[in-house]
Amino acid sequence: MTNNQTSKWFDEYHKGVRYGLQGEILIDLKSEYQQITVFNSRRYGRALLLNGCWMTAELQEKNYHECLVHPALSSALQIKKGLIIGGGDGGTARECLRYQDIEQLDLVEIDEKVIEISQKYLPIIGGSAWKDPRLKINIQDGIEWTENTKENTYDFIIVDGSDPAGPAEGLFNESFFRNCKRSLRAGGIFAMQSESPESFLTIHLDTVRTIRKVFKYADPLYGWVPMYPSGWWSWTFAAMEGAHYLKPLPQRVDAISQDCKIWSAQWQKGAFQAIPAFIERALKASN
Ligand code: SPD
Repeated sequence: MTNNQTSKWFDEYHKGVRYGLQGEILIDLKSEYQQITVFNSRRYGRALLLNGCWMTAELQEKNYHECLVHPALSSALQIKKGLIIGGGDGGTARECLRYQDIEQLDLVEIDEKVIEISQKYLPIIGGSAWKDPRLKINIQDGIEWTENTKENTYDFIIVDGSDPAGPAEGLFNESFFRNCKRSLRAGGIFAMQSESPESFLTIHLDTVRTIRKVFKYADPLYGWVPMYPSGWWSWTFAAMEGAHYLKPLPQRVDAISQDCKIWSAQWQKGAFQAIPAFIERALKASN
């Protein structure tokens, strides 16, 4: 093990623990909404931080984006029109646009600077999505967007926000989930990053409970994003008619999974089943 003292460390601090990478800062600026930092890490390539919290990195992003997108898009009844709230680095859009059935994908990001910085410093993450004519970028508050969306507009809605502080706070509220439900078409799927069952336990439990209350059917899936607090992460999927996010459609699996790093139908099955016993008990107790 070596420790090159010539490069610096950048740490995310959370509840008395720090989660750090070695490298150097490429850019650090304050937008209208938040502090945006791009860090060139030795281990995971270029990384994006918002308000000092790790969001993504070139060599970690598939661990997150594949797990957020594919359980939803492989199982929704149809996937012609979708909505991403947040996702300004482009990784979620890139994974969605791998599905040829998508005709229109609305990306609603509150902070234009996140998109600008991601396109300039992290172009690999958005990849071809930025030039795809199906992607419609809207610089707007995602909460307002869903308040104003008509009923039955989208086949899927994916919430790719940051932790519930600052501009992302309202993305964890019941009223936001109700607007998402109203905006979904029959057979549609809602997907959201739902924080770590270790370092954000209360938020994780509250998020799953609230989504379940609103949609009736909702389940968390567990995986790993090693750069995030605790490395142990979750995503929650919801539907109105039944838990059909548990059953990916074989044709879509065949078209997508061979080029995935993490996601496959087998991985997904295990990841839904890998609910830790203490979380299962806590969720059952609140039913
Ligand atoms: N604590 C990290 C939570 C990050 C969630 N969003 C990441 C954005 C990647 N597109």
